[in-house]
Amino acid sequence: MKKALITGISGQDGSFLTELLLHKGYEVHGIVRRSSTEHRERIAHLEEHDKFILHYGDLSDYVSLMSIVGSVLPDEIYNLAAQSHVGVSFDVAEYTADVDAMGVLRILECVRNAGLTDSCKIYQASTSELYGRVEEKPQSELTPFHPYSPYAVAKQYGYWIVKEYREAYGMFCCNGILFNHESERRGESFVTRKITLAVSRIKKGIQSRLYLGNLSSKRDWGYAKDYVECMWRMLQQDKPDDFVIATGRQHSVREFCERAFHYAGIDLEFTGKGLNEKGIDKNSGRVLVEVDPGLYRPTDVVDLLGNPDKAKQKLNWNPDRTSFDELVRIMVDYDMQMKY
Ligand code: NAP
Ligand code: F7E
Repeated sequence: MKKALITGISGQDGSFLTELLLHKGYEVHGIVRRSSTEHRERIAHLEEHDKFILHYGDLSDYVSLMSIVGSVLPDEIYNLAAQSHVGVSFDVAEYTADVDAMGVLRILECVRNAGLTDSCKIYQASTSELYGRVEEKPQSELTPFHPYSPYAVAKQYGYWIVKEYREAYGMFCCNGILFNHESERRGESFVTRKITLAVSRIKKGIQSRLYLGNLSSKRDWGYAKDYVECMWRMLQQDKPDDFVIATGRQHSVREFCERAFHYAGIDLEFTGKGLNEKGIDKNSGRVLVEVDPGLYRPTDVVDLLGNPDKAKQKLNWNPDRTSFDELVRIMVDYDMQMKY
């Protein structure tokens, strides 16, 4: 029986990956942080499983990580833990660097110090944010990076230290350069979930308006449940390598909004420009979406579109598994059933 260790197990991706690995017969160990209120909704349904074991630790604390890696002796580590919010990284830049950059180094060193250099495979959650102020379109494994936020700069260190340890010590470690992937479990402050939750609350009459930042920003959005399978497939290859995972399709925040409201039976029309742009319900004439300049980022990444060809060929990745429309529908359906 293989043993996997997942950092960030309580997050969106960690929860889907845990389900996948348990289904495949793995013993799954996860690292969770202590907090004053428990917030493990995404993995609560797994806690009775006899092959699901949680450990307290923190990516900023080498001692806790070393103790966990040294006792679990995992065959595979999925390093998903991160301060993952790009906007927040401008406010907590030092902490973001500690966890998203140094945290990766700590994991790699734990593996070496536990004597697992030749046996333990490592997945590092790299990101399309590395392309930042994009230098070509679409973005592939060969596109130069131009990170454009404290989050992306920290993740850039993580990306390169993984490559360095692969070459220097022959470790099996891979970067998954994942483009945005969303789901009904997405954190509520990311733009897609913020929109689908607002659609549900507006429909139920408990919210009157949705405030957003840059409506023109474009993303290549996929479904998280599909993407975690690629993480696993990367570690089943004969040789370690880095892969872009994306759908190869791009939509703006404005389009996501239109689609989500439409699916809930509201036809939105956007009028005006810049700060004066508004999303208006065509039927009632009510303003439902407005721009809040406070939500603009000091530097914003606005044009992400991935080229998933390498993953299609080598990982048998199907970028059409869940369409953009289906993704929006899954998220709106879920949020419409929420009890507030
Ligand atoms: P998420 O929902 O925000 O989950 C992040 C996880 O990391 C949570 O379990 C969180 O624990 C944990 N964590 C944060 N700081 C930690 C620390 N100091 N020590 C230990 N654990 C810590 O993120 P996600 O969307 O699942 O993304 C997973 C990974 O992929 C992240 O590294 C993210 O940067 C990267 N990524 C995400 C996307 C995407 O579109 N989702 C795309 C590319 C890359 P708490 O529950 O205690 O907060
Ligand atoms: O923003 C714009 C915002 O916060 C997307 C993380 O998982 O994916 C995620 O990072 C875009 C940006 O995701 C609001 O300015 C407009 O241009 O949903 P987001 P992100 O920044 O792309 C990458 C791949 C990761 O690696 C990260 O971990 O939408 N936007 N209005 C807004 N964004 C937010 N959050 N809230 C708004 O009101």
